Amino acid sequence: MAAQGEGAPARAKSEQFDAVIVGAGFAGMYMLHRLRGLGLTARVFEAGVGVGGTWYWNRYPGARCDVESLEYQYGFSDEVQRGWTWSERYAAQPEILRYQNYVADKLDLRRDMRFETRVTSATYDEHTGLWTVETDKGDSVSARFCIMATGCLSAARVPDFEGLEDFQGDWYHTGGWPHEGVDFSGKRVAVIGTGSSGIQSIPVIAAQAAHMTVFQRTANFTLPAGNRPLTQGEIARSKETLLEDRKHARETPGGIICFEYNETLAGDLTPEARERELDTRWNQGGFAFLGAFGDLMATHEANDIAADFAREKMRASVKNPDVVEKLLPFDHPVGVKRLCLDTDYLQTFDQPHVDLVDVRETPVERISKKGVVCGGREYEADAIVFATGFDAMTGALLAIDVTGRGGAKLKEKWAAGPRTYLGLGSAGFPNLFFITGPGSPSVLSNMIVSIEQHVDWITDCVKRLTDGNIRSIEPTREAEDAWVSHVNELASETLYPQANSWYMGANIPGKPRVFMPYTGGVNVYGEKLAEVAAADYEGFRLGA
Ligand code: FAD
Ligand code: N01
Repeated sequence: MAAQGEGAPARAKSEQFDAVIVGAGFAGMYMLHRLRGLGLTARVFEAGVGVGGTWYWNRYPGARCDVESLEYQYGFSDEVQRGWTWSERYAAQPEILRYQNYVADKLDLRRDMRFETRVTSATYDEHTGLWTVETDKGDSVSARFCIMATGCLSAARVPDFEGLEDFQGDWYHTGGWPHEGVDFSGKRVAVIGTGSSGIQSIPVIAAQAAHMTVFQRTANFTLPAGNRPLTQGEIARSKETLLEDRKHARETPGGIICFEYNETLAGDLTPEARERELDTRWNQGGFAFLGAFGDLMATHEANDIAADFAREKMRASVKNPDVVEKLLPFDHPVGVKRLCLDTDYLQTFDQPHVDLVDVRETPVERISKKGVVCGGREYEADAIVFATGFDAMTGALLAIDVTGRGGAKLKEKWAAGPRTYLGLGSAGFPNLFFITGPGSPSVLSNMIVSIEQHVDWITDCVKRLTDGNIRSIEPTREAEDAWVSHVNELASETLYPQANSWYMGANIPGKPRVFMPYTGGVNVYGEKLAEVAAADYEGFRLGA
């Protein structure tokens, strides 16, 4: 395997390409491959030292996927998939990163990538029809197309706790974990945050630490992942059917085929049938649980049945009577914050060296020299782990100073919430594409399926423009307004907006509360994408 960035030619400060791609995660890697297939030139800029995106940055103990490995992989090439064999049902971060590096080697992607380079601005010039992209390394390159593969969960966020700079121990964010790993042996560790990252890392860190204090603001629904080695039979079957499976995945709401959604409404099932359905799906592990009834994500009546079931299962997993009730979520419907999959998370709180501090009523006040202060008490720690999440969906994108027609700033345009047509583009910003942007199924789906769906669509669109000698494409205001309304309306028919989730931007003080992903499903969304393209990009304005 080539070392990251090895063999890269000397940096030219001012170059022109057909396209600039920002980010070298799953999205940026595949986008580069497809543009090369059109015979176009492209430059990828990536802030990290290597490819991988999420899996490059999130190296915390216990990190693994929650969509099964056999589905959480590229599905565009038989040759690529046949050369790789997954070991576990839910691959751990090092294995996923090795896979991404395998793909980068196989497709020889790195020669068009510049690592350790953060894009700072992207500016559209109406006269030349080119984007100028600038980086923190002093590059200024121009390109006809600017493609943001910046990731929905790539802007890690440490809350603005007063006193952090004076903390005498070490601190870490799960989304920017040291490459060399961290040895917590003999240490007192404080963990703030109990979302997916906290729930995955807490059991593993607790196994090493001398003492652990977990600060929980919201108890989350979590179910056993049921991780295990894959069997030879599963691996062999997947190698034969992956490409076909991927086609089917695009025909499902979540881009996942390992379970089916039950369309029957909860009220149309007997209590025994409901219990059976929930039990089977709980034991299956993964997101199958949320597909138990047709109305599980739409009505409180149906959701409450699943939530009660989940709480009972969770309650039965903890013996410690002092913490069990605190670990149960009562303040939001199940599934409206991302469901967590765990390996022995709840059981961790039965260990005598692990304490749970509920910070819902008494928030973390500050970080002191010696630890975490809340409720007027100081909890001493040698290390603090912030599992506090991300400025999701818009954070990485808006950290770039994006300027469109007439000097319009994307950040200003999106001040009250993101405005896109199909999650792919925004009016006033010609030839600018977002991969899995707000307004698309994105984080509500198997992301690799959604990434491929977007990259394929963008590739066809770029081909249409270059073949047809068309200078630019951008959404019309009308199409964008209608799409934003449609996305909001669909979300309002679900229970999703009823939680303080990162889907809503609620985890970032001051961020507008707007439900950002499209809830209509990958399948319905895919049909819309195809219709738009077939009608010569209806809703977009094609510039001569
Ligand atoms: P990313 O992988 O986030 O890559 C974006 C890249 O852009 C980053 O490397 C970043 O450094 C770079 N970048 C951003 N801004 C700039 C800039 N200005 N200049 C230069 N570079 C920049 N999804 C699933 O479907 N299933 C899962 O099991 C799953 N597990 C996850 C586990 C964790 C711990 C996390 C955090 C997320 C998980 N996700 C999962 C979501 C995951 O983010 C996507 O599946 C997928 O990896 C996203 O790929 P991407 O290429 O779109 O973005
Ligand atoms: O982040 P989160 P994450 N004081 O935002 C708490 C994907 N992912 O990194 O819920 C105290 O979910 C916050 O509390 P609250 C997946 O899509 C997947 O865990 O806001 N606490 C919450 O408990 C996931 O959803 C996997 O009340 C504070 C936690 O920090 C997404 O990434 C693994 C606080 C943040 O949880 C993000 O997950 C990891 C404060 N000031 C990630 N601020 C898989 O399993 C925040 N919190 C595949």
